[in-house]
Amino acid sequence: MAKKIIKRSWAEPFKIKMVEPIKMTTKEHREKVAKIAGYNTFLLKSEDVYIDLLTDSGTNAMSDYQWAGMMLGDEAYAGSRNFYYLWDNVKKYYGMPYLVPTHQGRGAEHLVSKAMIKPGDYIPGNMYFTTTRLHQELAGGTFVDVIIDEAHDSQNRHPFKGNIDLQKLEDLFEKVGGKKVPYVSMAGPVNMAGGQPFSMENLRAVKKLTDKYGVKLWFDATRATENAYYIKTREKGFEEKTIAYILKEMCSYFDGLWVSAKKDLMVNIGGFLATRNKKVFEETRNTVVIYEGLHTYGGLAGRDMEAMARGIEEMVQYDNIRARIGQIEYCGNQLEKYGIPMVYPFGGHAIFLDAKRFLPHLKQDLFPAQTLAAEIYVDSGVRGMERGIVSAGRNPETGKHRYPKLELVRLTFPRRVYTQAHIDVMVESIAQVFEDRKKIKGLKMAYEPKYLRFFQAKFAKL
Ligand code: PLI
Repeated sequence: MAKKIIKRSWAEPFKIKMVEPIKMTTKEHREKVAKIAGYNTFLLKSEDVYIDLLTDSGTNAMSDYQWAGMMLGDEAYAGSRNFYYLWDNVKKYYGMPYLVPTHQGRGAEHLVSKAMIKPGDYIPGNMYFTTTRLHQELAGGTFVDVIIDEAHDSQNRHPFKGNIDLQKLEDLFEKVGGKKVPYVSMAGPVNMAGGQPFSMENLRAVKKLTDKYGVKLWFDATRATENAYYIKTREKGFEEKTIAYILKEMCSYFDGLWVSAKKDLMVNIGGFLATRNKKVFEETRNTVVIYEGLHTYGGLAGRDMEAMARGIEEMVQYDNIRARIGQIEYCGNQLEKYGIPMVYPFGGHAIFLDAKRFLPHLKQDLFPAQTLAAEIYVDSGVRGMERGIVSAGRNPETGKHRYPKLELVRLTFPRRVYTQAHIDVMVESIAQVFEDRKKIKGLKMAYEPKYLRFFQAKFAKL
């Protein structure tokens, strides 16, 4: 008789020590507050949200090790011991000799953009990210998308949709000249593409090309451990390597990096830039004093830096990252059973619903992803966010909407926060909205702020 093979599941490598109650609301209440919030999930009060999948940024559960560290905060204005511990761990795990702390990721993007970009420069990158591109533009640069075409197609199953298209990059270098490109901006995984990673092979080739043209290479390492996980599980030759080893090898090809510590490092606030470039370090260590705080705290409390330093040690633990990605895969697999259109492969930090396919009767001008995020909230109190035409903003030269190929709703998973039962509840709600999708009408924009409009824009029902 053939031996029966019994499936062995994974589970979270932690247990729950403290709980935070969440409020259940009625559909009637949610209809009312969604209207007041202009159908923008960023404008809802958190107490009106049941399962909050708006973002994985700063919404993570810290460990007892991190909380214990918070009690060791050295709140001196200058030279806090927590800064030096953080610096040691940045050297050890990212391999970068110099550190400038900032209050969060965009603080670091601001300093790097200001230090490196001159008006008229071009900054190629593997798809835009909202705050990253805005800081590049505010410094006088123009962002150029050089990601592979597969990244713009939600159904393409390329394992490394975050890769840079080497031909597109070289064409840009040839067209404008290496001197007009202060650096290539490479993120991994790529948030706006659906959490898609780049491969080590692609990174090595990009490094070769940037060296050939004398261009620097910078890394948005905000979720770098997720990228490392995908390299380990999808790229030949890395199966036996640790996450820490892969992270260090990735970083070794970059001149510098910036990090929103609110993601990988599992803290509620924090960011930094780190570099091996002494000139950029000296410039940003000076400008941080103007915009963030002294160079040994950069807008953070000592206790925040302690939690970040300890978060670095936890983020590279394989079981942690496996459980995180496993939870997202579980969610994707459940949604697939109902035929819900999504971005493939499933991403590292979120499931992305494909709003163009979910609501094919809505033109992009009617904000399908914004509409879908609002509908899901009203159905069950689950909060996701729009990642489509609203997030893409307007072209600064023409003033017209940018029309991204991807029109998505992001359901983002805070680390170590929700259980499988929460996911089941969320999946059933989305399945219900999908069932009723034909009745859904679009939105019109009623208020539009000048910068990063997705955060504060308001909409009205058609
Ligand atoms: O939110 P900040 O300022 O700490 O970080 C900005 C930032 C930079 N790069 C990347 C890839 C991000 O994802 C990012 C922030 N992301 C947010 C807030 C998100 O919800 O995805």
